[in-house]
Amino acid sequence: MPKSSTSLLDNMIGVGDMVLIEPLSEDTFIENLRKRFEHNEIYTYIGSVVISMNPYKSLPIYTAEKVEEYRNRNFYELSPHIYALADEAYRSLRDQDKDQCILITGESGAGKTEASKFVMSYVAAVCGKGQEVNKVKEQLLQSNPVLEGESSTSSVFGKYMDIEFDFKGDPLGGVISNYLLEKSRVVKQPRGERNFHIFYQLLSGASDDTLKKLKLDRDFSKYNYLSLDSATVNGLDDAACFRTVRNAMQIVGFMEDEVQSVLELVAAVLKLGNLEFKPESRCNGFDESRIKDKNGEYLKEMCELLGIEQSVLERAFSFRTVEAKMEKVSTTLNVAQAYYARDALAKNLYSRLFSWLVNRINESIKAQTKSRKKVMGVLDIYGFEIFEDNSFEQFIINYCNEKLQQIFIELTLREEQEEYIREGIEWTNIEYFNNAIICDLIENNKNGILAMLDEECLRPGTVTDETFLDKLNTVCAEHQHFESRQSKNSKFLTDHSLPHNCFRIQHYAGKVLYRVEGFVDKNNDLLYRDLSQAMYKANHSLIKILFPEGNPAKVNLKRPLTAGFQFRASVGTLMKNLLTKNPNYIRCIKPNDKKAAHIFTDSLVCHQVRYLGLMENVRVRRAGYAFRQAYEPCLERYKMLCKQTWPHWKGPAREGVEVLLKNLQVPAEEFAYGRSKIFIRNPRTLFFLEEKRRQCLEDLATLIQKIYRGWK
Ligand code: AD9
Ligand code: MG
Repeated sequence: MPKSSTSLLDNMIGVGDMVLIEPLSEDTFIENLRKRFEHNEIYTYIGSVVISMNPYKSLPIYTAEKVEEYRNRNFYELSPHIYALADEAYRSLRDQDKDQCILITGESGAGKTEASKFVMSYVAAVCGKGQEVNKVKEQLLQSNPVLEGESSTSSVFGKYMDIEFDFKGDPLGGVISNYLLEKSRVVKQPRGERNFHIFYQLLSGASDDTLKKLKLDRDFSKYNYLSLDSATVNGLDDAACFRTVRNAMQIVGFMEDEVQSVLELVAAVLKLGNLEFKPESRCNGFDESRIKDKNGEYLKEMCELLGIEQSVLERAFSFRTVEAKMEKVSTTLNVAQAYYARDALAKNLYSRLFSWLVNRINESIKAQTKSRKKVMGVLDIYGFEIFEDNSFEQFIINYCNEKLQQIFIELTLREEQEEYIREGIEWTNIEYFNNAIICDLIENNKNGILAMLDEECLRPGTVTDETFLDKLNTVCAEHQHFESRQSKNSKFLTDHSLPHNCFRIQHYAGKVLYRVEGFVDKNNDLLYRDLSQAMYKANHSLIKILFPEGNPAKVNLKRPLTAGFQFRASVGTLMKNLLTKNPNYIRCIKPNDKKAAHIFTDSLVCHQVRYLGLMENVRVRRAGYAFRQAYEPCLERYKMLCKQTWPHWKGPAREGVEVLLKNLQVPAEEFAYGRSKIFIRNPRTLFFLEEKRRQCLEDLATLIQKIYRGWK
């Protein structure tokens, strides 16, 4: 007999489903999260959405016994858990042949990657058996440490993995895509944060012999690119992590020489960061950049590692070739330009290496069959970001979140609608905020912000962040003047209080002020051709393929696509992919900024609740029928409230529930009878039933006590 959903409505530990909160407000929402967090109940539902609070301590809730407990159980039967969601998704994939996607969002450190691992390990535990299948599972699970090791806690803005299954539900393989690595981190880290983990792991964990071959020093402080203030992270054993990464690479199928090549590139980035430049006066009055003499050693070692002729690289840091009117002209680089070129090369080396790793892993783990596969996609992506200082990266990630919100609404409503049709219940339209106009403001081909940025980047003449901002202001303000307030441009906020180098957008999750500095540069993502040619000439198997545009035979290649363009295209593909699947949502929240267990900072949680759009979530969910439950467990739970149904109801459960509700005189408009479920419009009705049940149990207990005393 299924357990009923007691845990959803336990007053001591808060309600398990946010749709049941009465009255609903931001305060009561957060109070509920806090109460549950204090009782180690880190999971809470909003209907079928799972909110996950990072406990910052290990909880005994991911054991093999827990897996068994949640296996094959209905979603609302047990206390909220990420396993319930994983189980529901997997069974729907296996039994109903519906492709699934698991969408995990939240800010840095909120627990997204952990959540994706719990989902994957749950699915791995319940699906298929046998030697072949186990090998596939192991490879899929180990692909994570390879990429996580390469990255840092705030690594890639988004990672998406399709896990593929055969018709029986046994895993066949997978495909990973990554979205916009935060590559500026390679050369400069946000305050208090580290560079990508792999640098520290390599220096701490590699053998003396390996380090000698790579000409590296264990001491972090020797390397300019490694921020010192947070070089070691509490509780993180870099050396042990390095062994995990090495081991994972082996399991995923990397050859020894491939691993070596990867490490050589990582080492080269560190050395590159140590190159410094000095000006050398020229007779024409210009300063020309030169590598400082004391850095000769780093340059030499780097060139040896990568098989590059030293003079070629030296030259590429002093001159650049530009093409003017079909003619090649060599111009000198000044010191600032040389530093710019150095950092651009480091970022490109690292991010291209990362993309190569993703492709290489895919080659190993992709399914070997051509027949139709069932697919479960897992998306681990940054949530909405609103900092004091928001730049191109925040703009891009917030755009992606707008798109995800759009499909969230579309799919949630579609799902609701389908369930109503399935259950034979009349569909009533739900009013909701449609954020399509904000998406359009950003992505419209003609005068969307990204298109205008591209136009500006490609325009001949002097292009700066300010000229881009002028263009934005003119175009958006003009449209605003002519169009109604409902137009997308009403989401582009202009007012005179704005700082001169900023623009502001009204996102669905709040207003965000963006500073334009760096937009043009980051969108252009330029690497001087002399450098890509130097890389292409390298006598190193991996470097060569990372810089195909350096091939002199392809010198007339068109301009590389801008970062914004590429991102928009990949978000488009991702959205198309997600729309074909049945969505499952996990919203991760971090309780405090100290990475500490037991601390719950209201303001921080409130911030995330807003930016994840959780209140909107509850509203959409409550707009129709807030709660639904299959007839059997419903009757089982409340049958004691009516003489006709207690202790046994002989007929079909649905009729039992009808008798019960009539008897309790609950107004008819509060319910709808579906084919297999009862739909309850207002959470208050559920509370009414619960309260009745509690009274009934109390009376019963008193009665039993009396009888007991009477017998004594
Ligand atoms: V980032 O965007 O990649 O910077 P994530 O992925 O959101 O970030 P992550 O999953 O890496 O965060 O979690 C951060 C840390 O919180 C982990 O290293 C764990 O120490 C801790 N954590 C997260 N979730 C759990 C959990 N369910 N149980 C215990 C957890 N610890
Ligand atoms: Mg992560």
